[in-house]
Amino acid sequence: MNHLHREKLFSLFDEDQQAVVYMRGAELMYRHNTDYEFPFRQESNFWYVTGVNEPDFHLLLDLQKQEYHLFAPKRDAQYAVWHGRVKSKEQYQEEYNPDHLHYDSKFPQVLKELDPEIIYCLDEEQAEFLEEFDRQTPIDLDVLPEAITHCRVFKTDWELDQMREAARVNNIAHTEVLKALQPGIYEYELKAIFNYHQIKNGLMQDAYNGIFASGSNSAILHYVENDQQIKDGDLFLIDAGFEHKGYASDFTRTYPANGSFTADQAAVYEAVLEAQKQVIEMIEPEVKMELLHMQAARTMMQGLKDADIVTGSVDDLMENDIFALFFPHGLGHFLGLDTHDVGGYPKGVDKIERPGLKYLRMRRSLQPGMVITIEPGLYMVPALLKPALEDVNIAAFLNKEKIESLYDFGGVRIEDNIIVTEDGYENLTDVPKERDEIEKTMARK
Ligand SMILES: [Mn+2]
Repeated sequence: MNHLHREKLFSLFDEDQQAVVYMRGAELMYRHNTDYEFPFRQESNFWYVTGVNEPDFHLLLDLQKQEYHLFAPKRDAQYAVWHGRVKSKEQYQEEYNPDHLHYDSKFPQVLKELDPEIIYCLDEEQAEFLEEFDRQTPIDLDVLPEAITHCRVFKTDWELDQMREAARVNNIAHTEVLKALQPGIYEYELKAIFNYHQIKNGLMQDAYNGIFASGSNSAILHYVENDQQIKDGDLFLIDAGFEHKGYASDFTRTYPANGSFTADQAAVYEAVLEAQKQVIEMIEPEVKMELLHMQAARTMMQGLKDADIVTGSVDDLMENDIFALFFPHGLGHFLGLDTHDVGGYPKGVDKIERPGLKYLRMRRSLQPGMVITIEPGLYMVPALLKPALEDVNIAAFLNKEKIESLYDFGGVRIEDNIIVTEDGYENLTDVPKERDEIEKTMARK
């Protein structure tokens, strides 16, 4: 299927120019100065263009002839001893189907024969490698990253199918964790159950470090220790996903550990859920992500007001950035070969320097074929709230007593994965999120 990606990339370049693209795949990585190998994960752009999932490959794309030269490493007998079968040139050819397959010792010669006027490269490091062989030809580092990013933002039908499969398995794994959740269990036991169901379904690689957070840990945005015992009355937040053929899944759910929400938990949860469902309904082509972000923030402020955690009009709460105290991250991001996928800020679009908006990872209007996450959240972070309560201007909007009683509350985040379609959206996430549905699923054991 990667030939479709190459065709898409070729179509963005001028055929009249005698130019080439150079790209280099990932190498094996080791733990510090040992021979402990990290699991191999191909660099996402190289994977996108080639589908080669092994280390030490390079490529040249002849943009004039639209031909694909793949350079394979020549492995020796020692490699076979440690890593298994050494593939022949014919096997590489059959598996990856380039127009021309070479061993990498031929690289300088092929580059010379192509004799480009300009070489498009992804980054400084790859350019430096190239300069070992060719010091004359100008190297451009702007055009290729932009072109590949453009390709990756708009998913093909095949890519969407891979993402549907990643999500299908993630739905199973998340639901199994929900069924297993109970007071007394350790966060890592739930991680084990989650990983078991992913791997059992053939997904081997997590898309990011999973978060399995109970109690106040659930307010830590990148909590990874996952080593605490879950207590009766805690909230439990799971943010985890694996990748299928390199394509990520990224869901978050928040549950009451003992199977029923307290009044405060229910109030905060409903504020987040209402915001999430509302902005998902708004998804269609041309809608801007920052608009959805602000709408979600407004709805959550209304919810916190109803819960007597903040006071004042929603307009004032928004204008004074009070929402950023409780919602300190972006509403969502692109999803694809990387969990925080490329393309959120195309050239000329800058971050908005405003508390509560500057962490938004994408700012552009939605278009069919994009895949995004929608993940509003509300958190009680004493490190933010204590100084806020000391500031008279901010404290005027805060119910001090209530907030101080919630320092161990943690946080609530609800995250679904969404494909933007011609007439709206397709939601890939199917894990209980309505309160009664959660309570029912947990009661069934
Ligand atoms: Mn996410």
